[in-house]
Amino acid sequence: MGLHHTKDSRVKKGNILMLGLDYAGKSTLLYRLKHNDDFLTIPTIGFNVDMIETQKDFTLTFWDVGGQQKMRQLWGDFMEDTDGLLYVVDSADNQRLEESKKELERVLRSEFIKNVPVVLLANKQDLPGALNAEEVTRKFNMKKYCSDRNWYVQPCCAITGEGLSEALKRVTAFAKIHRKSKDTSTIFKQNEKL
Ligand SMILES: Nc1nc2c(ncn2[C@@H]2O[C@H](COP(=O)(O)OP(=O)(O)OP(=O)(O)O)[C@@H](O)[C@H]2O)c(=O)[nH]1
Ligand SMILES: [Mg+2]
Repeated sequence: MGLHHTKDSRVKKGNILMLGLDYAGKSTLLYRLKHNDDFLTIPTIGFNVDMIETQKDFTLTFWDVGGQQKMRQLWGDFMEDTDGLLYVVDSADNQRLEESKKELERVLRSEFIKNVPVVLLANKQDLPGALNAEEVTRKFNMKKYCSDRNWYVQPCCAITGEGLSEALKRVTAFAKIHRKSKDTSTIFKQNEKL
């Protein structure tokens, strides 16, 4: 009975943490994902949360946390129980790519984020000078820093919605795998206690 309950819940839901510098486009993305529409955002003070049924019987809760400097110290408070990290980058903001990379490295070092899969969204592909997915992959040294987990770099544009259905599919697949492995270890732990 207990095991069945665990089995059921594991395929039904997961948590996705959206991080990235301020102005990267996280809130615009979340609104577009949820409502398939434009939205005039203001900088997020605190966080937004929304649930999206990404597959039949599978719902992801998206936690969109503000990226301004003073908000970044709160990121750690949202990391527990994360099944996927959606890290959003303004691919055209050359001046802050290094800062964004440093913040990602910091996040990946967190114990809570250990083994959590990463989808890096190379956003704002519509802007001139935007780095493409390959360039962002190289710039962020993804092969090295994410060698211990599933990862993917998806180019997108939150304004038009281009690339977002692919991103959603990818993050759903990753989150399901992560959730499953977590629940399996929970079952082991439960059994060990018996
Ligand atoms: N050209 C272009 N602009 C975008 C795109 N995505 C977002 N923006 C714009 O970028 C600005 C910042 O977007 P937000 O979604 O508020 O950024 P955020 O990451 O939530 O920022 P914080 O809440 O401060 O962390 C807004 O003016 C958006 O309209 C995109 O793909 N292309
Ligand atoms: Mg925001």
